[in-house]
Amino acid sequence: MTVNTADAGADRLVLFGSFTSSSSYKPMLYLSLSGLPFSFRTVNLKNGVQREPTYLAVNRYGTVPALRHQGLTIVHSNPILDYLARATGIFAGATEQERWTAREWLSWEADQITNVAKVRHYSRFRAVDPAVMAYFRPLAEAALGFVNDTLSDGRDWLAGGETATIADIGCWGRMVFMAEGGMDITRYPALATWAARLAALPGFALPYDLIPKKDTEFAGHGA
Ligand SMILES: N[C@@H](CCC(=O)N[C@@H](CS)C(=O)NCC(=O)O)C(=O)O
Repeated sequence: MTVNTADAGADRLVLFGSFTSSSSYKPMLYLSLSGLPFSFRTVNLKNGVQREPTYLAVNRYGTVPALRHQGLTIVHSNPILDYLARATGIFAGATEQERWTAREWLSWEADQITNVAKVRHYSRFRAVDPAVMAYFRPLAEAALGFVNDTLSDGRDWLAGGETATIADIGCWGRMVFMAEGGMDITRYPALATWAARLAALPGFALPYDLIPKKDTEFAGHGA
């Protein structure tokens, strides 16, 4: 089945994503925590829908997620988080420094936490030569260790402020499947405490409870 790219109205947030995708979970989690109404459009990666011309017209890279809103199309999870924070002010950061620090974390996330996603992908979806795993696993563990060390200074949130930002949502969102890659969160106690703090926020849900397998309209809860 192909992807539904029908116009949902300029003001409606439309998110294209996929059930097992950590990149999709990041904006889904943002929207769920924010309580914003949106339309979810499923892109079935298993069936190769991401490479069909209909979807490539939305996202030339053939990946999920993608967001459409007010005539704009924004692709890649971190620009989407940045856009949502700018457009709504929610989870944007309370000060100019926090806002920049949050974006700095997202840039680092794309460099380093992506290794956690790779190890999970190679464990769950595509077997690779053990040498490949031997290369990526220490990088993934180092990324988790870096987050753990940062959070060990007593801060509640990655950008250092009083409230969660897109840095927390973005970093957690891509590391969420770490157990599927054989990485144990209990090895990173400060990270585990931070994850529990995030999980206590209203609207939080884990990916398999949050991302639908079919197109879905989310009413939002008006947070
Ligand atoms: N840097 C991108 C990564 C996007 C990405 O690679 N998404 C994966 C799913 S998590 C995908 O769409 N893969 C397409 C494929 O496997 O063909 C982002 O953060 O959005």
